[in-house]
Amino acid sequence: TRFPVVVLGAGPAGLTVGNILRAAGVDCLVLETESREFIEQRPRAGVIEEWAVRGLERRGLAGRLLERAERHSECEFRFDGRGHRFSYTELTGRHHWIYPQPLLVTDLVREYADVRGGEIRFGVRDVRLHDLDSDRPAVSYTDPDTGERRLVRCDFVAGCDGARGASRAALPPSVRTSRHDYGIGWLALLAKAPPSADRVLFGMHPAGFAGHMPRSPGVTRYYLQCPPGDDPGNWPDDRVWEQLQQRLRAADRPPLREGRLLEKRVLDMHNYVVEPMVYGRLLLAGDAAHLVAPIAAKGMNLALNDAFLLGDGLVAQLAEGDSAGLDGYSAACLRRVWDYQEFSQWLSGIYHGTSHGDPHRAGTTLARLRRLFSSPVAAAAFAEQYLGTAGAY
Ligand code: RFL
Repeated sequence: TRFPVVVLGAGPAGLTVGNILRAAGVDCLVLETESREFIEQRPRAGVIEEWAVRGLERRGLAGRLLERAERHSECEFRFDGRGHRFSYTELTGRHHWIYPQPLLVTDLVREYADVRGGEIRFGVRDVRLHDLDSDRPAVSYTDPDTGERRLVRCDFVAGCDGARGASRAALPPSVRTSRHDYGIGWLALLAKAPPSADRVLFGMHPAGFAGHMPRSPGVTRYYLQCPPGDDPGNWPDDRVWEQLQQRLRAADRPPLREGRLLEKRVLDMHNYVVEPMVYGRLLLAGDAAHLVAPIAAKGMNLALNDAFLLGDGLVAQLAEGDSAGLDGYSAACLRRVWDYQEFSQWLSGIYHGTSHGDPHRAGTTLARLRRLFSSPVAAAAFAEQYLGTAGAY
């Protein structure tokens, strides 16, 4: 068989690319190792930046999101035993959109497969990439129903298969991956509990960072800083809630609303960037090309930015023979990627700077924080990076 494009991975990046191709009448095949039920329920990100919402909307992909997503206009820093609200919408006129990743993936799969008639295979095994440096690359996989190997020839492979996919593994050593380790762990938690505030909360505490992120009326995401490589077994529910209450305590706010913990995972915080994001006929997008620790909630946004540029570039190439978009693809993506990498490191300094037992570092961290509430220029700069700018890259 042959398709102009094979897309690896049905996450936000791969499904967005697939939808853009189908809307332009370009045939493609999406291959996904998990089942449809699994990807429609996998909990992860929840924040979408306004420019990304507009990008989805322009491509006919935001119908249900616009009906159901919550719009946030402020976040809150908790330090010095008090809550400090930061109203970014007042400063910029723009919002953060809260829409859990499984809902976005569900919408994108439905639109791609059920509305636009796109081809997709779930549960494929042993995906391999071939002849990437020729103009007739191919992808092979094991069919889950028959157990047979299948080979699909194509013009381009869109590598959207995430941090542990086959695309990254297929890159030769000449493609550079640079990495940053924060030396910090986060215990990522999902609680069956209503949010304790209608905004994101960041707790900067000597015992470590804690975060509160509303996801839906009954589910809240929390994070607790912990040693990297820590065992979730060290965190029974009562220890989790005791630490959350302590690190997010503010004299002028009510305590957190507790509930059963649905997910407890330790994340070793790190970032990486593959540069360039293209090798021969393989074009990487999303987490396959770059990872950013969930510190600044940027990962899904970068995946969408890549997918818009890649989808549009592939359509221009395959439908009109215009190669400019694909030629400039990697450089165009990497400008936003590096900007968000830098912001995540800067924000990590604020989140984790009070908890190292180093009073000098704690002092400078609190000075940075207070500056956000005393200097309009510092506040505007923070708001711009926190929300991500639309077209400044
Ligand atoms: P995904 O979503 O990982 O999708 C990749 C898909 O590829 C499949 N796959 C393969 N398919 C074919 N062949 C193979 N060999 C394959 N190997 C794997 C996988 O099953 C999967 O379906 O990558 P994509 O599309 O690049 O999207 C990236 C985002 O998922 C990611 O950046 C975000 O989830 C990061 N992230 C957050 N981003 C935000 O913008 N805001 C947030 O608030 C936010 N919170 C988070 C996060 C990530 C987290 N985890 C995973 C550490 C919170 C957490 C806990």
